[in-house]
Amino acid sequence: MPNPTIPDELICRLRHAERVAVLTGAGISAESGVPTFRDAVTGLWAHYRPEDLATPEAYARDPQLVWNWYQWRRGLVAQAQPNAGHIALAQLEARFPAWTLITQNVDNLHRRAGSRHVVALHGDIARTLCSVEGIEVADWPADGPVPPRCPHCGAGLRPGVVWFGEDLPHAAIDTAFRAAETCDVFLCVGTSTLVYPAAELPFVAHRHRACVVEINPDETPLSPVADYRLAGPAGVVLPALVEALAMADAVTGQA
Ligand code: BV8
Repeated sequence: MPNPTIPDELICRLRHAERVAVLTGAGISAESGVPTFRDAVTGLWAHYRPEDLATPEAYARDPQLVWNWYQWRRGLVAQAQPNAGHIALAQLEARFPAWTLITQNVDNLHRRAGSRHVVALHGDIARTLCSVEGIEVADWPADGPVPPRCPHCGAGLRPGVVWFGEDLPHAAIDTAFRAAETCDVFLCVGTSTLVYPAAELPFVAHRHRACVVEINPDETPLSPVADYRLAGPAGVVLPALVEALAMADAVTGQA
């Protein structure tokens, strides 16, 4: 695929930006083999809506089903490697005095790509918690009950993610909204912008006169208000952005 052209005026905006905020969704991990949320219900899970599995009600109704769905997704995430999109964002972090990378993803691939300042809004699929006390549990007998039991209170264990109907970690959502309200440029990468409150963030940035850039092969509810739409896969567009910035630096002799 030829390198997508990055508009010169966008490169200019980025080269003069001090504060950049980024929101990522499942699309940035698609090229790492992690199914997007819409695609996370294939095969065994084909006849479920993701929203029907990722809720406290679903867990109460059928904890084994929900636990096994997460074990399956954990297996995919464990095999995945950060892709060129994750790596490009880690490279861009060093360039801006203020950089906030906000993710809806629970796969930890941004940190594995070397990003340091990551705000994970929806938790981490690799963590395991007691479904009652919320304490973190590191291991459990492999041949025990499914889901495994909390060694402290005997309740079922659950993945360390935020389910629909559950509140997001307050510190994380506060940091995210503050970054959206104060950024010069907001990059919205690989998200359908359908799940709230995360989906609100690019619109907050837009209302605060930031330059909003959408990177997604498909249109989303954000597309009509985005200042720039780079319609391509994140693993191609983001490295092209890094390269275009480096070229501009070289041309102006500013390394
Ligand atoms: C809450 C963790 C307080 C678990 C997740 C306001 C209006 C309407 C509804 C609500 C509202 N406020 C609250 C709600 C309810 C609900 C909600 O938003 N419902 C939706 C469905 C309408 N929100 C909540 O419940 C939140 N909690 O608000 O608490 C409260 C409580 C009760 C009532 C009121 C308030 C909690 C939300 C978090 C849920 N947990 N994940 C797990 O992973 O199992 S959400 C999960 O789904 C993901 O984390 C992500 O956020 C979302 C999926 O979206 P995307 O990541 O964007 O992925 P998707 O597959 O949709 O799209 C992929 C995109 O990538 C596509 O556009 C595609 O074109 C693109 N793409 C594909 N390939 C590529 C690509 N792009 C670039 N490159 C590629 N290669």
